[in-house]
Amino acid sequence: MPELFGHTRAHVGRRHALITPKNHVNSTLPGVTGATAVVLVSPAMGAQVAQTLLTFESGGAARFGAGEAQTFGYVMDGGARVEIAGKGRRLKAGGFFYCPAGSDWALSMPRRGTRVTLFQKKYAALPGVKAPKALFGDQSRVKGAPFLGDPAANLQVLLPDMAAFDMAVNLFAYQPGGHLPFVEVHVMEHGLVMLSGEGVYRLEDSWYPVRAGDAVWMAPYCAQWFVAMGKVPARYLYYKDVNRPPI
Ligand code: UGY
Ligand code: MN
Repeated sequence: MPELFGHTRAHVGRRHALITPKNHVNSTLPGVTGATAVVLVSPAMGAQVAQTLLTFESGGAARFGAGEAQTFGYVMDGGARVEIAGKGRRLKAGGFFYCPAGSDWALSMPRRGTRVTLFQKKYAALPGVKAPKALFGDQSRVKGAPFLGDPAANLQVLLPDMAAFDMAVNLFAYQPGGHLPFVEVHVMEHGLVMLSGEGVYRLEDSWYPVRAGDAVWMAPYCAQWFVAMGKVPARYLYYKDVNRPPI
């Protein structure tokens, strides 16, 4: 149903943004066929990261050439084969991959309706540290831990915590009523997609109801806080830049 009288939950500001599934407009992207692509976060809004949602028809495909950008991909539902520089793996929902800058990757044989979230960012090399290699994983094999000791907020860190990586991608799961322990204000930027459940996100001086499918961008130093509401746990996948000196 269209939202009444042009109302929307979306907000795009200078320092944060919320985009809901009802706001989606497809982009045509080179190398993407038989799929829709919605660019939810990008340098066009002031971000240093791009967050893109790909939704595949059966027979769809994506082929991204080697470049300066590294790519993290997370299969939200469905399944597909992913190849990075010629090495492949079939990923199902919860599967993920990391393709380093300078390598090409391709997705093929998707199940109809497969949705993949991509985070892409130019790689910042660290002198004396070798760049990371490609990797594949599955969230079901990543151990979670209570966030700052709170069992109502479980954090899974999907990428290795090593100086070679200048980006982190994590999964947060909150029991209903679970929340971030305090209002965070930090130099790291976030791109985020709600995977399930609902809650309220505080972004700077505004509070937004959010639910599965919503995408959020938080610029560096955007004050942020989240509380899960409803009857089922709320889960989100998010990106953050890490491991690099501020200047
Ligand atoms: O890793 C983080 O900064 C995380 N606690 N932020 C967030 O969930 N908004
Ligand atoms: Mn944060």
